[in-house]
Amino acid sequence: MRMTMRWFGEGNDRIPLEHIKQIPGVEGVVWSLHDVPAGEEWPMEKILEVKEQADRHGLNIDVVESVNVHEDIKLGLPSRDEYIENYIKTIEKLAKVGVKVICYNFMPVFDWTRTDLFKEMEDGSTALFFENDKLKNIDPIELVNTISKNSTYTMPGWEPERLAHLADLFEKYKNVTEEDLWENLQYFLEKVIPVAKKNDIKMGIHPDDPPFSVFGLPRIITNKQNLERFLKLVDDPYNGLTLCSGSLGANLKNDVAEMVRSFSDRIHFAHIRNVKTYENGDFIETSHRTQDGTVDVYEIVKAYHEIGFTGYARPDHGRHIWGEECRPGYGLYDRGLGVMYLWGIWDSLQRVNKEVK
Ligand code: DNO
Ligand code: MN
Repeated sequence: MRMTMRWFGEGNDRIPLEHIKQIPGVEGVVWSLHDVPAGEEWPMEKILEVKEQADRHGLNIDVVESVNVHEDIKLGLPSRDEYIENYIKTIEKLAKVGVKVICYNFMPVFDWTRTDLFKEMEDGSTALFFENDKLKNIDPIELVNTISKNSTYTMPGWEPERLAHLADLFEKYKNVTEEDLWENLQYFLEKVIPVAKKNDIKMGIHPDDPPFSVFGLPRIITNKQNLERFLKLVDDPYNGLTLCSGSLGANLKNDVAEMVRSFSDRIHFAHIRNVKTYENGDFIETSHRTQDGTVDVYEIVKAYHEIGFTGYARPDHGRHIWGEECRPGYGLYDRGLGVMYLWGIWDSLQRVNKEVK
């Protein structure tokens, strides 16, 4: 398991690389060019800038999260070919600087969805929260306005230029079914996977978060059966998964440890975090510790250990603790604790199995 930490870039993340470097066992940053709109080709100078910054701190840039997919590709519009061309050129450039894994998602309109970014917990910390009823009764534009009021950051997937066209986008998705989305995903993969393979970059789709439809939009990367279907769309090792335990864990029926065992050779990137999911569909993001949520993080790490996982991993969202002011879900402190919890489990498994002294 190769540990990494997501970093939003100089000037866009309050956490300096010096601090990331101090977390034991973290060897690389998971990065992106957050100011390049989805669908555009990434400029080489900007890619090289990030590489230089990471190099200076002895961190690798092997994993990119995400190269976002333009909505026209998900919608299957004729203009998709041009955006796919740009995607391909970006893959080729990323290969030149040694990138090994690209994480992306195929969620219409939004990336992750929550109803509260700073929900107060009993211990005084705050965390990302999803309230099912609230979501059912709120208009997406109203939700975006309420939650972005409380955040000084742009969240991935909620960029102002996209949100400005929200009503338009919803209109375009009106008649798009889940089957349409499968077809559009297949079209995209058939063009992109051969290029990724040629460039030795593994593609890892991120599951939908939460793993069910929100605001009536279709969502397909949601459970084991659909992940199986996804892997068959282009049955090639380069077409793989970013297995996110927290996203999938928002459905109590998803057994992520079992998915790790089943999809072992197709998991290129592991997102490991816990959530506490309630029967009514609400969920709150908790510490990584197994006892704190409903995701069996211990069993998941054990499954990765059993399959001899040599891919990349990162702690995913954390709580906001110790008064840290940070990007929602992406503070330093709780994610740092998360890394140490994951190593704690991993290292003790190695000891028990006499793999190390
Ligand atoms: C949530 C996060 C996601 C992820 C994107 C990848 O679990 O990991 O927001 O970054 O969906 O495209
Ligand atoms: Mn994730």
